[in-house]
Amino acid sequence: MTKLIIPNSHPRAKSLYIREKLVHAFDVGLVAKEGLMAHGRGEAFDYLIGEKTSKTAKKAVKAAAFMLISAKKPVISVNGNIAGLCPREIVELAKTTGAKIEINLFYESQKRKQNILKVLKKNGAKQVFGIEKKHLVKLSGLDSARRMVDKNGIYAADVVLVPLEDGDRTLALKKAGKKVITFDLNPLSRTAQTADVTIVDNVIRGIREMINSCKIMKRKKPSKIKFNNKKNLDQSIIEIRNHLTRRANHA
Ligand code: PTJ
Repeated sequence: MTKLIIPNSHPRAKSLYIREKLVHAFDVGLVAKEGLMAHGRGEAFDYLIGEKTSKTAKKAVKAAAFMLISAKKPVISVNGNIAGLCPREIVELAKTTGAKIEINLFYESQKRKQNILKVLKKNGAKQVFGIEKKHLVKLSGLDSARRMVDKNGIYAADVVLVPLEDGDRTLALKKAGKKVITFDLNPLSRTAQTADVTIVDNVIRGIREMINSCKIMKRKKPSKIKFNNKKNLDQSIIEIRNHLTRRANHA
């Protein structure tokens, strides 16, 4: 259906297919209405970064992969947008790193949680946290629905991957002593600025890069990786500026 509407020859076909993927995920009850808008914001930043994985994003991916495979209790937090965009990759990343998967929604909905659970299982997830009400405990310093986390999942984790996040939880997780990794196309967002490792890239591209990086590091793990998130974020803002300058010079 979508293929017929969006011809392959369309100059922005790739971006439009991703948009359709999200719209479909909304139609089948995975994504919140607000998730569609969040995606639009992401698209705008993707345009500004040139819709490719930058050098700084690759550097952050390596730091994140190292952190994930070195973690004792890593957890990948899944929201509606992630479940809609890359459920297969989430499960593959979890299997590669030994991370647990936990569903954690901002716009809380039991129905959506069940739909996300189904899609994760369909893609090979064996166990998914964040579902059983009796296992949910409160993460302090947070008022949104995201405060309820699984005592055996995020609550006990040492490293949490929170793709496409809102800023408050990143801060609360950090205050709880956890290391936080995020994918965020907006290098200026509070999440991007607060996390330990921020990958400024479209999660659809970056997550493949991350799976590959984890696989390589599992075979031969470096003794350490030098990474400074603040410097890397500053560099990604410079990359956007450089990209815009090149575009302006060609205009
Ligand atoms: O499913 P729920 O209820 O948990 O809700 C999920 C959303 C995403 C709606 C919720 O977490 C939210 O409102 O997020 P924000 O505060 O809008 O932040 C989302 C961030 O992700 C923004 O900074 C966007 O630029 C960024 N973003 C959007 N799409 C992508 C992205 N970053 C990476 N890859 C994308 N595809």
